[in-house]
Amino acid sequence: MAEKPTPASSEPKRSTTTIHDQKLLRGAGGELHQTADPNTPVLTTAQGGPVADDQNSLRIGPRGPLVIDDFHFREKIFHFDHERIPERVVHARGYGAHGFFETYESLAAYTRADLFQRPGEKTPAFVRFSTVAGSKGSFDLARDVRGFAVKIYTKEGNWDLVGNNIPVFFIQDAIKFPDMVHSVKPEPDRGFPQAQSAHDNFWDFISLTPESMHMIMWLMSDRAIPRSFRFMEGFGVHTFRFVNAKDQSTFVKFHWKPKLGLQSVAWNEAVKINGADPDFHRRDLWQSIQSGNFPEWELGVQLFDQEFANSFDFDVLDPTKIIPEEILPVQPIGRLVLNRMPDNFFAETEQVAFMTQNVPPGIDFSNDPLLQGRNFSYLDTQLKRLGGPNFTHLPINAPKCPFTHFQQDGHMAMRNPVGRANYQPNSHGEGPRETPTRGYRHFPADEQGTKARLRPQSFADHYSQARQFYISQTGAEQRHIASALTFELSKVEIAVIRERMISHLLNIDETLAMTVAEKLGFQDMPKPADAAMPTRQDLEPSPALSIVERGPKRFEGRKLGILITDGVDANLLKGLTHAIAKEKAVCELIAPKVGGVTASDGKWLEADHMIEGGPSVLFDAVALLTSPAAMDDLVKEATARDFVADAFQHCKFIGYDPSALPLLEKAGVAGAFDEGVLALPGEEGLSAFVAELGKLRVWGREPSVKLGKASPQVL
Ligand code: HDE
Repeated sequence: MAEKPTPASSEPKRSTTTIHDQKLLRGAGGELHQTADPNTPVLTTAQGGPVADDQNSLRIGPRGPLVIDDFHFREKIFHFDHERIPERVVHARGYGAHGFFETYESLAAYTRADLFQRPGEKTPAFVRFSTVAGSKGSFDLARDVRGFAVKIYTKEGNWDLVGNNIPVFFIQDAIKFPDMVHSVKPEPDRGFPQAQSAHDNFWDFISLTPESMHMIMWLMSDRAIPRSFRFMEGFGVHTFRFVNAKDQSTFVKFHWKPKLGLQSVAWNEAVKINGADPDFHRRDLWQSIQSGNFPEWELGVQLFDQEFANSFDFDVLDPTKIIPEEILPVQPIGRLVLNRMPDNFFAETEQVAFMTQNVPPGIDFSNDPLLQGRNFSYLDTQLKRLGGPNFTHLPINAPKCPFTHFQQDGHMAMRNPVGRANYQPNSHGEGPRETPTRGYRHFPADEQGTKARLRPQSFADHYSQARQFYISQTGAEQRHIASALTFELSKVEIAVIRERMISHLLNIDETLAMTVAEKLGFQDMPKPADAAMPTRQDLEPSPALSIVERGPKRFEGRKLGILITDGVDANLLKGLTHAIAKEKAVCELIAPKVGGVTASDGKWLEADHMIEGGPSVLFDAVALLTSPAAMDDLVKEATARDFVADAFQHCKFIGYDPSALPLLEKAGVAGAFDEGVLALPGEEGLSAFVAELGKLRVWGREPSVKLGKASPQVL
């Protein structure tokens, strides 16, 4: 009988759908009809009428024309014709999941928000992760910002924390948003490139917008190519306010910290993942939640007052700035667990409407001009996308606390006020009433000034934190930023745009500017860009900004790809899969044929992928559990050689059975062995390999790896 080592994967096998054998009736034209029986419901029209035949339209004679009496045909096609709604103008490609938020301690001293009053209280939540630039059908591993939008259904109304995985933004004023987005989207005359920032229009806009330089450093870093939604941070970006029962305000910045730590992929790997599995991030979230490995983040806050805010040269209202964690630590205040996939993607993930203005009493806005602009945009955009003002009636958007108001009518009204009074005050004693004590009170900020279109001087430093971000990265991460800038600018056709960018980089880090200019083939260096304020050289590195520095140091939640062949050492495989399961990680088996292989003990092992369908870019590390007999054929397989060569290039750990040495050699890896390529047999070999996996990548290997000449990422 077929046997699969059970600890290898706690994930469901390929299909989770139950197959029902049903009685089939054959029609005169040979078509098959499944008919209702006591176990299956009757198919009806949308009006509830039972349907007799769903495969043949009503017609005159067997070969004659169709007739308009066919209300079932007309209703079915009509509905299909209207299935699509406009995709989001940005963040069109997204993936959502349900879960809960759990409060750690009472925050009553800072906020009267009901969800932060009682330790241990759980509040339902829905999260949608997204890319920004690409359309709904684009690939997951674009170099892009990721949206991290959280809807928490509190007892005092929905709180939407609509954040990103990068804590700063491109622009300082919402009025620039349409320009910024137009520039990154496909160029309007040609309709490409899709889901990419590597083109003239984007870099033209950026090079003319110095305030974007800090964001550009993040976008060119590995933060923009995350390995999984589960391994990303999230940020509220803006400064918000907590307001307590005494109407006292504390400024707050929100952070989501993934329990499994941070991790990204290499650019060369991202490009290949997009081909191998364009749904890589979706599948990852789906698989982990379906298999009971629920991703988790801690919500942290940076709390400060006006006096602390005044201690900085920059403005805390400027969304292109961060407050380094080393200066103001992030305090954990609760956790978010995602434990259920939506029943239906469209009904929930597509129709969910996030709005920054959704805040419960106790959470308020600051005067960040980007945030204030967003507070208009999100309500406005839902009307277009969801087609009317009643999108709050959709279950995914409706509050989970009681709600009563006098709003009525409009397209698709499902919950109109009942009774005679649809206004208040009224003398009928009907309907809801105001509650001055419990209701939302805006923070009574004292505002005055002259009405004008202006930008404060406190927003003028565009380079200091860009430099701080860059110097906070490890050597490998800095190399990646230089490679990303080189790749992106190499796609820019207009030379003056490339020059402008180099002149900005000169204000951030001279070595970075020189490296990129050299790789782009500059003959002469341009002058540094004219800066509104000189770059501060005294800002200390912030290790919290580096992914590698904050690495999880464990393999939990990651995936090992095991390449097996006929004759695979059954004990070795069993030992490895057990050890990986103990790390709370997952294995998948890759074999020359997806049907499987016969192991050394004569048992049949079913595979998860054939080699072409399971390239090593889909895994965090690989093991080669081959046998001498299978090697002759395997070394001839280009896909097997790529499996190894890519894993090596992408600095992954490789464990191998000695029989795999010829494959390593043919893949060009032999002779270049380093501490990340480990022989497996024996208890010790196995545990050493598994212990090393926690480092996730051997970035030290990178400078010695020579990628092909055609590769954009020549190191
Ligand atoms: Fe958005 N943004 N945004 N944005 N944004 C939208 O709303 C907008 C900004 C973010 O999964 C839109 O429902 C303006 C910053 C996320 O459904 C739209 C400005 C941050 C999502 C919109 C910004 C974000 C959106 C498009 C400049 C991080 C996806 C569809 C002032 C803090 C939410 C929609 C989801 C979506 C406007 C800038 C995050 C048009 C005008 C900064 C995660 O309303």
